[in-house]
Amino acid sequence: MPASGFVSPDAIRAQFSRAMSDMYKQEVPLYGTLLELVAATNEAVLAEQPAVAQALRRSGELQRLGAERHGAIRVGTAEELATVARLFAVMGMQPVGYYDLTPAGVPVHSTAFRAVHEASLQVSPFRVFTSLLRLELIANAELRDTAAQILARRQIFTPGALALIEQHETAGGLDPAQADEFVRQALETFRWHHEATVTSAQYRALHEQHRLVADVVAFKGPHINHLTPRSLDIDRIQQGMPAKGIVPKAVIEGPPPRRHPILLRQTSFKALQEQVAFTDQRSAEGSHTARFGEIEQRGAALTPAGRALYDRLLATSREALAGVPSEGNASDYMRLLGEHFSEFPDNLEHMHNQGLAWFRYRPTERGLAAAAGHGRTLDALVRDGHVVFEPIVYEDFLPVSAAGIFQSNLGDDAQNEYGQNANQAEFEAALGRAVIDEMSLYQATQQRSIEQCLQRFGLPAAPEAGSMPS
Ligand code: OOG
Ligand code: NI
Repeated sequence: MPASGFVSPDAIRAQFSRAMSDMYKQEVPLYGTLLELVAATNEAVLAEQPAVAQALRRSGELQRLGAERHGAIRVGTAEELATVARLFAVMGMQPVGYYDLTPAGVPVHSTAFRAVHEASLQVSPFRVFTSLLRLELIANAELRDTAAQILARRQIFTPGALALIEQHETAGGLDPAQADEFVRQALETFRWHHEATVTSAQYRALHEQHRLVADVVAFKGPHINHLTPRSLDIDRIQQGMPAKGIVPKAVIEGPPPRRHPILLRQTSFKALQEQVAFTDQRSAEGSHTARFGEIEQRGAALTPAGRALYDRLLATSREALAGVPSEGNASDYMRLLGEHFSEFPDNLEHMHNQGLAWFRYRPTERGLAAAAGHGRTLDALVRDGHVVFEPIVYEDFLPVSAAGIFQSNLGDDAQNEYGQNANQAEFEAALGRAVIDEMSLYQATQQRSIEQCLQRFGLPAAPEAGSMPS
């Protein structure tokens, strides 16, 4: 605990992430089964591949591996989004990135709340992908008004959570008892309630518009709709799911398998059908499908150049498939991905020298021993093996992958046409602040590692290196 007597936001986030996971395990037992499968697979990979274990230990990711996960929520109004941002700020989570999901026929736009500094990420990388419903994209004016009225009536935060958010904002932090209470109160916002807030007829009308509209509007709050542990071998888990009674989605989203993973690969199990009670029913006679489980495998964060290459290769792979990836063409899709992505270097030296990924630099023992009077530039230190580098892990999301995840649990019939409708300014107005550009965060982390490295050799700090050391 810092001298102020306040609990660090990182510790509150770690505590909240554990509490969310415990709650979700109880709400969706299949998620517990998935966690067991992921833990067993990660252990096997670490035992079989000591180099992987060593790299994770060095970068500090090993200690966070078992606790690492992200979740997702969907809110209905600007006010809900702005307050949820204040709630996440108590836990050191800030909005990073802007994601437009309208090209995929999903009427939302989104950001990811997460820690932004590598030291905080090491304590807890917990992230929440947060989407705001865009009622203005719904053509039916009457339904739009009804939905807006229903949303205006609900309060998704407990009085206790609101009071503690204010306490944090005015006093600058929370003491241990307040932090415990905050986690308890904040959890309530994300809990599942099987009592809907609408009649069965209203639900049907909302659902006909889009299943996502019903999911956001018809319930008391933004229930957590999935949690996602990080796995070290997503292909093995995808294959292992059916034996555990888990039905995976058709394809793994993101890049193909590689020796040196990049960005993010994701797969999920399909949303479960759950019983709900509408306001005109005495018991839970209705049903709703919303909640699911997901797994991810994270790799190197890419620079703008690397990301442009990724986007191009993904787009050409998908064009070559002529259709959306599904059960029927899954093996064709994986083959096409593999073919197209052979253009993306799968070698850390090449990725480094071509400026495709962000890296963390570290002095070697040999380098430090030979340091006296040696080495002028980072380049020279790297060339002589006195400094080595490893990729910085990607902490964010991918819009095309997110769309695939949305679609697999909304049902593939849920294709609507909203066209390209990005509106970051409107999202930020609702949020009450600008989102942080993720590239600036990776660049700052890389730059800090360069400066620490040069300092160890008694060299002056290098000027901003951009995406490539020079
Ligand atoms: C969010 C889907 C996106 C991911 O991991 O890309 C997502 C949602 O379904 O609300 O979680
Ligand atoms: Ni997800």
